[in-house]
Amino acid sequence: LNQKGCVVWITGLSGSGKSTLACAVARELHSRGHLSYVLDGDNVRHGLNKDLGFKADDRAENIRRIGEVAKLFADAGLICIASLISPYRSDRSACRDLVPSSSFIEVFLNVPLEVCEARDPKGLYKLARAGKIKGFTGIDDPYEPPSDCEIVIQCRVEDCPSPKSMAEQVVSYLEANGFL
Ligand code: GGZ
Repeated sequence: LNQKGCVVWITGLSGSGKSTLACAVARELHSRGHLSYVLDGDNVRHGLNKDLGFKADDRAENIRRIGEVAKLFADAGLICIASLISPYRSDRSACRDLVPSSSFIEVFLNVPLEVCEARDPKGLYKLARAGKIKGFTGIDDPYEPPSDCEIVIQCRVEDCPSPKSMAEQVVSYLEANGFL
């Protein structure tokens, strides 16, 4: 294995397509013979982080643990793809500080709230609007967009790039920066 490990950190709203993008990146890397591992917030919350909810300090702890695990994978030489809302800049920046600079690649999946809400794959926005879920990101809980991240993937109401082309954007970055 001749691979420099790194952390690809995908941040964005619920329903922005983080898990889909993470999966598409992993698939593309696999097809090129590179080892990667996806840490998805929603999945990790079923196991390692099942003691955590969605208050700010629980989110901070969720993000911290995923950051620490991502660091271990990167140390082992893998490309670790973390996909979680990670709404606070300070939490993301603490994860960045765990790994050598340049091996933390923050990807902002910038999808307008109205698009995420129209998709509403799990019906959570509907519940949040009805007040049945409190503290839902983008509705009555904050999301702080990155001000200085490595990759921005831009979706507009009229057109969102396909998961494959989004994944290509990420993989090209990894290639151009010596991770592949
Ligand atoms: C945001 C929530 C909430 C609240 C449940 N706010 O789209 P999903 O369903 O599948 O992914 C979301 C997931 C968010 O978990 P993360 O670990 O990514 O969040 S964080 O980084 O902020 O810790 C959503 C669901 O959990 N979900 N309640 N109140 N998303």
